[in-house]
Amino acid sequence: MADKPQPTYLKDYVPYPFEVERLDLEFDLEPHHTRVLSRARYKRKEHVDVEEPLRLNGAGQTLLSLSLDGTPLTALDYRCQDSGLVLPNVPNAFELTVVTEIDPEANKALEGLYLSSGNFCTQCEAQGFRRITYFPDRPDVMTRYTTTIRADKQRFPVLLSNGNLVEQCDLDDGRHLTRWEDPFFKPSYLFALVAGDLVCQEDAFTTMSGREVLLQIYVEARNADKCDHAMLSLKKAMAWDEQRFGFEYDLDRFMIVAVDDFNMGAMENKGLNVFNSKYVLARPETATDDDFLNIESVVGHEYFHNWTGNRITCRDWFQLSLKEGLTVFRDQEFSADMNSAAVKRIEEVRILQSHQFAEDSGPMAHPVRPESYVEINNFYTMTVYSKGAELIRMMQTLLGRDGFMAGIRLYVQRHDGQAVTTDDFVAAMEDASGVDLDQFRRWYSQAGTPVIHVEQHYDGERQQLTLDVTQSCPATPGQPDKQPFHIPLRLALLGPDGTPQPLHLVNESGQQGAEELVLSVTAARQKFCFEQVGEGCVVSLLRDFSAPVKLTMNTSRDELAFLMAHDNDAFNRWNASQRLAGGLLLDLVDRVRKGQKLILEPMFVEAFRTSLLDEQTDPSLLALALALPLESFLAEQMEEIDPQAIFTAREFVRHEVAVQLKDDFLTVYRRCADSGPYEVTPQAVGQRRLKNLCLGYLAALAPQDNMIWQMILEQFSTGRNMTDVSAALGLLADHDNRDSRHALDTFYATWKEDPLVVEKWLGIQARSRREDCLEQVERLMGTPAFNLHNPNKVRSLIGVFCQGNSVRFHAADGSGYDFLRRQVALIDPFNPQIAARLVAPLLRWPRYDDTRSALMKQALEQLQAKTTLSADLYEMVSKGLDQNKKG
Ligand code: B3K
Ligand code: ZN
Repeated sequence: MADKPQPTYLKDYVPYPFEVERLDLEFDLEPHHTRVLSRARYKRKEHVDVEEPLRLNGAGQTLLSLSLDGTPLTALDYRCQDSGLVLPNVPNAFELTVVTEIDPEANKALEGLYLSSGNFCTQCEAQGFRRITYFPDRPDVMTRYTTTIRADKQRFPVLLSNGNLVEQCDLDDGRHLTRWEDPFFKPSYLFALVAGDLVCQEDAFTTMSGREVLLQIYVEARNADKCDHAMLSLKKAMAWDEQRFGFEYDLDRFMIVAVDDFNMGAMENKGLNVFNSKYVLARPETATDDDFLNIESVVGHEYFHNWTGNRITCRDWFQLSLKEGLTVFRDQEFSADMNSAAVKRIEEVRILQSHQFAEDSGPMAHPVRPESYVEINNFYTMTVYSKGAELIRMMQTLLGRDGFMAGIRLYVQRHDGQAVTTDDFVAAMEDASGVDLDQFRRWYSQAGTPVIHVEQHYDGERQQLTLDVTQSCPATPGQPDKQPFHIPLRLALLGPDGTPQPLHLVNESGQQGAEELVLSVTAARQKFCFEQVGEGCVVSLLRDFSAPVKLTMNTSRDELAFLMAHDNDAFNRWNASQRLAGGLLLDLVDRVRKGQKLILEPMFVEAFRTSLLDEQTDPSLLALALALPLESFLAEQMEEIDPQAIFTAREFVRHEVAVQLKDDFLTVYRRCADSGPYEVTPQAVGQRRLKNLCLGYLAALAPQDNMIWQMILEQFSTGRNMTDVSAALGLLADHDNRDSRHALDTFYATWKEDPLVVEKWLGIQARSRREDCLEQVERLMGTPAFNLHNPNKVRSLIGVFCQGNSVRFHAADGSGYDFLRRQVALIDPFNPQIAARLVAPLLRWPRYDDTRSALMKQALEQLQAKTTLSADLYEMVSKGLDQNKKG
């Protein structure tokens, strides 16, 4: 490539030299020629040199005119560069009017102003506003916006923007106008505009101080009957945020708009959230339980941003986790309170362990507060979001709920209306609680997953148990050596019957005799000694996953089985089941690789049976415990990943368990059948999860076992909700026979007009175990069901195949890699964000055997050799190639 995209560094941050007192925007909307007028009042900040020019960001638009305090400027008065405008001689205070023209119809990057299903919408985070007009497009420039929108009334009857509607009227020539005023200061990334032919579901919410807020969800007319759940979720979120955090909504209306073409999940624009329709639309016949739960959580997440993100925003994009980590933590707590806290916690950790840990050990590893980026959109990562949320959770653990809430109150009191840093957040936590978080801050600056190793020594005579704890953290790009972290380690000691024992920590004054303790692990090596510990106690460590670390400890299989059955910490019960199954599976993987015979240990089958037949425990928890560890989780633990061996070992266990426990699975399957109306209660969802888990195991016996095959077909054709129907279809689609083909065809014929359901249908086929899966995926790409310009379709078919079907994607002949390379090359020219996300699996090349890694690397090299590569893809590919293979 000619000009390599250059990184931006945190250390180079300088405040913007001007204040923007207000910004008035006017839009004349036309799909191909939209005219944007922006009028901004700039004021040089005190102590800023009078020579300092005004720099505005801007890209992808035609500049029509520029005037300063009403006087038109000529080309001699400014420089227009690729990345924006520079005005060298500006007064200390002035009004700048910029008129530009943009082409939303041609915008396939889905950043800035674009069209989705013929409707206008915007996506400005992180740097999309500069594609709309010339402006200081950075989060620390906050101002008040008014937005005037003019468009054809028939084609675009609904015209929306942030804030409150202050004017609405008809114009000549069939056009109409709305004007919106947002009374709150905001950065440009929170700007939004929507214009289109949409219907609206309305409701109202009365806030804790008695203000009535109008709630509106805008969708295309065909989706009018799919908004109830999102609306209910919104009202729950508003009430919860008042109760739990004391945060009240601040505008007269709150709007959500659902669009089909969207690069990510949703966007928290002030007062006007724009959503991927996947996280709004749901009816039991079209959406699964997980869809319903995701809608609740994403609607909550975006709403919660109003305080954590919008009122208090980020100083620069390195601080992204300030709003994202905190808001993910808030949405996790919301979902935990609305549903089952234990189930939610396990699901979070499962994702973190398999995906964030992988990120931390790959070439894109970065601290929660990164130090540099080439393209900020590549840093909306699991690390910034999920690990960032873990950091907030650890602070709550260290400070206690009350201390943490005092910290939140102080943070808001100090910083409302400001753009701040993660350090400001930690300082508020410290100042409000008196707890020193100096060492804790390393979690923000050091990348990588810390490893805690614990050795236990029991002295029966003295009744003393010593835990010898060491911590370390592997090197990550740019960070060869790490300092010790401050790690909260929650623990309990369980007596032989499972009851937690009172804890007596030597040399500790407070908390003696408690049943659970949080130890502060701060040194590279540290010993903790407990007294009055009876014979046969088992230690339960890292309860509720109190820190995002890998814990290694020599726990015997018997101890794991004990914890699995008795630990009163639900997370640790699940974790024990995963460690037990994970250990067995990794042994089997090893045997597969050595060509040895595979045998399943009877104790595993027995432990499995005991859980399966447990009628007391929450069925969702059982389903989680009985699910085999994810392929990605097993892969993460292997020195050299062997996708085929992982697949073979998992399939062996699945089949063997099905053979040995067939009758038990049938019993539980039938017990969980539910004939009542569809509900998304924890109990009903849990029953369906357990039922479909049983069917999933039983399917290992089909189609040879015709009785089971018929059961699956029966569930497919008589299932009364998408959860059951799609679970059955997924099992049928693993085979290539007349029944399966018929089922897939019927499903498509029924739902072909519903894009979200079609995406499920594509995803099911992309995940299929069929050996010719890639051929099917390529065939589907040529049908009307697919569209390369629609990110949901790309994720459902290409994304699922490459990231969710490891054994087929990693076919030894490299066909999967070649396929991905071709798709990435096709998508990058028009949608770099999606291309950069898609390419991620290839970056893992050093972890595979020589043949695979050479082929993966070659695919990256071929991409690198292209002359035009977006900054997004360039960053991923070059970081991917900047690695060496061990050994
Ligand atoms: N803040 C947005 C994500 C924006 C992504 C930009 N590439 C959604 C969210 O986290 O709430
Ligand atoms: Zn967010």
